[in-house]
Amino acid sequence: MKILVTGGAGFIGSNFIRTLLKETDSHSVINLDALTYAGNLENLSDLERDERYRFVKGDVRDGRLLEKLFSSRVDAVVNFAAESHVDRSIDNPAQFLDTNVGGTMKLLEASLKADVRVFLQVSTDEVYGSLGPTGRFTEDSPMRPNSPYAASKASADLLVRAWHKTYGLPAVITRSSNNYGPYQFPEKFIPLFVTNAIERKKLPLYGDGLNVRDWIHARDNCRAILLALEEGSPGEVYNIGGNEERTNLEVARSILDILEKPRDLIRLVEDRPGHDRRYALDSSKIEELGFEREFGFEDGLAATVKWYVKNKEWWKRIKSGEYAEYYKKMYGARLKGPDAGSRKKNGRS
Ligand code: NAD
Ligand code: TDX
Repeated sequence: MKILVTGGAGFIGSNFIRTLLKETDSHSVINLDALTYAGNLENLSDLERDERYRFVKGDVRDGRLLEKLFSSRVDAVVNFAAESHVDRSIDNPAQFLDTNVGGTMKLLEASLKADVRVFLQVSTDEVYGSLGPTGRFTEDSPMRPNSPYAASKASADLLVRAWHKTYGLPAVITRSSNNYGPYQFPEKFIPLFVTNAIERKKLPLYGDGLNVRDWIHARDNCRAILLALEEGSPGEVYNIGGNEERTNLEVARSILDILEKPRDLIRLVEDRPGHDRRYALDSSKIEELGFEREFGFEDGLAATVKWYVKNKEWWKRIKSGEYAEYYKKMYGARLKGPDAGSRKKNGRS
C-alpha cells in the first residue's frame, strides 16, 4: 500500500515509519509533517535514502496541498499529526483545536474524495477521562475528556465516526495508552525525567506522584497500529494498552535506580490542573486480531533509558533550543523550593 503518514517526524510517527519500512516490504510512505517544535527530521535520518520513503513539509490543514498529494494514488492514511502535550493545551487550547480537530477534518474530506482504502486515526485513552482505583476502559466506555488536549482528540474521533457513518469512509480509530521509547520529545514525563536525571537536575513530580499511567512501548503501539490498519474493520475502535500500570512515583524511582542516581532528585510540585488520576485499557479487541506485546515495562524502560544515555546529542540539542524557554516558564518557579506554591499558579505567566 502507498500510505500517507501525517506527523511522521514526531515521536510515535517516526517509530511507525521505521516499523513499516524495516519490518515489511509491501508498503511505501509519504510523510507529511509541518515540523512544529515537536517534529524533527533527525528522528528519521536512517531512512532518508530508502526509496519507499518520501518527506513533504506541510500542514494537514492545507487543503490545496492535500489535493496535490492525493492527486496521485494514496491507498491509506495514518493520522498522527497533532499537538500532543497536555500541559501546552492548558496554556493554548485554540492551537489544539485548530490542529487536532481542523486538521483531522481536512484530512477526512481529502481522503473521502480520493476514495482511500482505509483511514486510520491515531487517538488516545485520554478521550475516556479518568478512572478510580479499579476498572478499565473498553471501546464502549463513554468519552469524558478532561483536558483541552483530550477534548480535541475526542472531537476528532467523533468526526471520524461521522465520516464513516454518513459518507461511508472506511475509517478505523486506535486509542493507545501512554507511549515511551526512543525519540520522545523531552517535555513528556519519561524522557524529561531521564534526561534531567542524567544531568542531575530535579525531577518535577506533579501533585502527590500517585497518578497512574499504563505504559506501552512505542514500537508495540506501532505494530498494533499496523495490524489495525491491515486487519481492522471499518467503523471500529481498537484500544491499545500496555497492561503495565505504574504510579508516576514508581516510574520516577525506577528511572533513578537504572541510572544509579539519588532518589532525592525527585521534587513534588504543584499539580497539573484537571490532572487525570488513572488510565487503564481493556485491549482484548486488538488482541483478538493477533496483537502481542514485545516489551515488558521493566526491560522496555531500561532499554529506553539506555537510548537516551547513548543519544545525548539528540536531546541536548532540543533542550538547549527554544524548549529551554518553555522549561524555565513551566518549572522555574515550581522547582525553587517550598515557597514555590505561593508564586504564579503552575509557574505559568
Ligand atoms: P509528537 O508531538 O511527538 O508529534 C506530533 C507530530 O505532528 C510532529 O512531528 C509535528 O511536527 C506534527 N504536526 C503537528 N501539527 C501538524 C500539522 N498541522 N500538520 C502536519 N504535521 C503536524 O506526538 P506523538 O507523541 O508522537 O503523538 C502522535 C499521535 O499519537 C498524536 O495524535 C497523539 O495524540 C497520539 N497519542 C500519543 C500518545 C503518547 O503517549 N505520546 C498516546 C496516545 C496517542
Ligand atoms: O513534569 C512532569 N511531571 C509529572 O509528574 C510531566 C511532564 C508529567 N508528569 C505526570 C503527569 C502524568 O500523570 O506524568 C504523567 C505523564 O505525563 P505526560 O508525559 O505529560 O503524559 P499524559 O499527560 O499522561 O499524556 C500522554 O499520554 C496520552 C501523552 O502526552 C498524550 O499525547 C497521550 O495522548
